[in-house]
Amino acid sequence: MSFEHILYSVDSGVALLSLNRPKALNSFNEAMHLEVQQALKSALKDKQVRALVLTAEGRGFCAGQDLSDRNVDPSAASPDLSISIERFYNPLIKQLQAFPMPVICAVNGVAAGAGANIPLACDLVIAARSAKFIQAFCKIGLIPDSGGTWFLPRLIGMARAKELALLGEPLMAEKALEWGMIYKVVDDEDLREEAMSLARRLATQPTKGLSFVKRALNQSFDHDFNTQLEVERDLQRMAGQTQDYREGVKAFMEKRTPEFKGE
Ligand code: T3D
Repeated sequence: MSFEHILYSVDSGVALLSLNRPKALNSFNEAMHLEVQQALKSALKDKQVRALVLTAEGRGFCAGQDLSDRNVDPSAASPDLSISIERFYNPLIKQLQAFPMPVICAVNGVAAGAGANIPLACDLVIAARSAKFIQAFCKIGLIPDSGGTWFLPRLIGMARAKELALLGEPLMAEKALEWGMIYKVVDDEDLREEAMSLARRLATQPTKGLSFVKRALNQSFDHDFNTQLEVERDLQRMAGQTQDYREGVKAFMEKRTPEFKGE
C-alpha cells in the first residue's frame, strides 16, 4: 500500500499512522482524508494489529481542514460544510472512538480546528511539551466540530470548554494535562518513542478485553447508572468468553506472565 499524504506501517502489533502534509501543518484535504480512511480500514483487517498510534510529521500535528480547498469568493455559492463533516470528519471521529483496540494519539505540535479535536476521540493522548491545542473555529466563524462540543465539556467542564471555543486561544500541553484533557506530556524528542513503547505494551494485552473497556467507558456518558450496570454485565459476559480471559486466570494461578493473543 503506498500513500502520498500519510505514512503507514505495522510493526510489533502496532499500526503507526502519521499525517504527512507538513508544509500545510498536516491540514486535511480530501486526498488525505481518503488515505486515512484506507489506512484505518487496513489496520482493522490486519490480524497482527493490536494497537494504533496516530501522529504527524513536521512541526505541527494537524491544522484541521485545509482552508485553501474552500472557495470563499463573494461570487461563489455558499459552501455546504455539512457535506465534508458527514463524509469525512464524523466517520473518522466515530471510527477512532469505536476502534476495537487502544488508540494512542501522539500530538507532536500545534493542533488546531478539527486537528485539536481528533486527539480527543483517541483513548490516550500524549503531547509533546511544545504542543498546543487551538479551537480555531471561532476565528473563521465556525463551531467546534469533530466531536469538540461533545468531548470538551465532558473532559474539562463547560466553563473551560466555552473559554476555548469562544476565545480560540491556544491551550498549551501542560495546561491541557492539568485540566484533564490529555493523558501525558513528554519532552518533544521523546514523544514518538513514548507513544510507540506504550502502544507495543498495549499490543501484548488482552485486545478484545481492552476494546470492551473502552466501549463501556465511552458509553457511560450516555447512560444512567442502572443502564451502565447492564452494559458492564453484558460486556463482562463477552469478556469472559475470550481466550485471553482464560489465559489471564490460568497464568495467575500458575504464577507466570500471561501470553495474551488478543482473542
Ligand atoms: O470546511 C469543512 O470541511 C468544515 C470543517 C472544518 C474543520 C476545521 O478544522 S475548520 C478550522 C480550520 N483550521 C484553522 O482555522 C486553523 C488555521 N491555521 C492557523 O490558525 C495557524 O496556521 C496555526 C495556529 C495552526 C499555526 O500557526 P503558525 O503561525 O504556527 O503557522 P502558520 O504560519 O500559520 O502556518 C504554516 C503554514 O501552514 C502556512 O503556509 P505557508 O504560508 O508557510 O505556505 C499556512 O498557510 C499553512 N496552514 C496552516 N493551517 C492551514 C494551512 N493551510 C491550509 N489550511 C489550514 N488550516
